[in-house]
Amino acid sequence: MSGSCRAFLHTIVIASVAAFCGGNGARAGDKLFIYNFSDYFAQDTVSNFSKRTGIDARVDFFDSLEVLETRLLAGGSGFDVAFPSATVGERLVQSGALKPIDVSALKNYQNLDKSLLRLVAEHDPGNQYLVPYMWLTTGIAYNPKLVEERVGAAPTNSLDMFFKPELARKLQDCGIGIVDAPNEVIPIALNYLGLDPYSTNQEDLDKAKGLLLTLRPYIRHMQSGQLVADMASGQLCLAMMWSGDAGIAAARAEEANNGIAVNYSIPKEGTIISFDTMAIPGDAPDPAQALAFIDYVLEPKTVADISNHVFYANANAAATALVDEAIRTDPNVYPPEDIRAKLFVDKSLPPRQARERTRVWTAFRAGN
Ligand code: N2P
Repeated sequence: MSGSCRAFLHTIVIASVAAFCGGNGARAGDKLFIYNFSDYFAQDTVSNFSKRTGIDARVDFFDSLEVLETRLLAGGSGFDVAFPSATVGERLVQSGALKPIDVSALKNYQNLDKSLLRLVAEHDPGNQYLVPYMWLTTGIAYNPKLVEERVGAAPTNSLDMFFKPELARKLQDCGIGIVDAPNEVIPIALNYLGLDPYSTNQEDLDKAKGLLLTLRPYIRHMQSGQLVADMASGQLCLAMMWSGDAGIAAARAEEANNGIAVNYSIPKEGTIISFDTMAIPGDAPDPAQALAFIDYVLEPKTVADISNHVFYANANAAATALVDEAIRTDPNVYPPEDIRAKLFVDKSLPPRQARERTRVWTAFRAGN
């Protein structure tokens, strides 16, 4: 089976099914090809775009930014629109892997929150390549009942849940998961240790590695996209995961009426806040259609619908009034000022230091 056929099996095909599978990229026919995290659109986001414009669109999913980065750096991905975080976007810009965005073609661009645009401009000077999409924290999702049964009054707002072996050990049988996201989890571990989350000092990284390796034996899996389903079904009782994904898991459990609750807390020690963006790969086959899709997502109604389904705060100031009140006022989605003060932003590291982090992560994944 060719690569694109395999990718096809993991793909939602909107509007029409590509008639053949061939080549190495995602592309198979004349369509708009989108590359996004799973659970990051409302169910009808893409189909509504197709209905309105007549443009067939297909979404391939990734669950790790490292996979997106590798594919876009390699070139020939066949994607027209991709959703990198601002830091991965920064590296893609520096490598010439993205196309500048013609903002004058985006009639909804002025809807974006100016303060978020300024933050993303730290990664993309002049906001030339990355259009802000959503922002989020990486925190603690837990099943209160399963946790209480094992630990009693657990410190569910603390990273001790993961990093104190006496706690993690008690929770391992009900299952602990963690996002496969080195650029989030390593800074979180450094910060927990009272070190600079962006430290590139070898000794500091060794300490973070030591801490992560202590946690490793208790981790059931690190498949970011699987955490939603597993928390919602009670297959896991604790996960270091993305804020909105915890919200989706809670909503799924409620819909299933399976007696499972999923709570989320932003760690009191502080955690990372990240920004995701929309970008056009340098070799996108259809940049005009890509711009049309980005402009559609920038419509307040489109992106508010997405926030209402995926529980992430969007970057669109004009959309806030359309976001459900329960979500708009949820401190886990839009953290209040006192909590925000403890959050640190995701930062890109120079290549050599980034490689050091990769080494720590590879050891953590392998457990040695
Ligand atoms: C959505 C994933 C959120 C992306 N399921 C975190 N960068």
